[in-house]
Amino acid sequence: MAEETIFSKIINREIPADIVYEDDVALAFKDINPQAPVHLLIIPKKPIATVNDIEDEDAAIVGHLYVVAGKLAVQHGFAKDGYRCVMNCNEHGGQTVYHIHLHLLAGKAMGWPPY
Ligand code: DGP
Repeated sequence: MAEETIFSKIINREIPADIVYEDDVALAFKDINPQAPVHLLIIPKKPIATVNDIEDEDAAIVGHLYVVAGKLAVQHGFAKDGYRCVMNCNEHGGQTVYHIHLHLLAGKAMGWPPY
């Protein structure tokens, strides 16, 4: 298990967040520092530190994050226009919070490459 992070505190309602979705496995909330008109973070309730720490037994959990992303895209009306899902890993990936999270970015055309 990963160490507790700020995201554990959001899951446990110890600090506030603008939560847009919750089920038994996952939580989604607005990023505090949005990089697009819509910027949501979808996290597992299980505290997995990085992509490197995802085990075979976590496959359904991680897959579920993408299922939630697709549902949120429909609910928020940007499924057809499109959006980006990103999970950063460690320093070169730009990860700052060590509890895996799927960034869901939408509301404008994204650039590529992402640097
Ligand atoms: P990353 O750099 O990929 O680890 O993304 C971490 C994201 O988490 C970053 O976009 C900012 C966001 N973030 C950090 N602290 C908080 C917080 O306390 N609340 C919310 N809503 N988002 C946070």
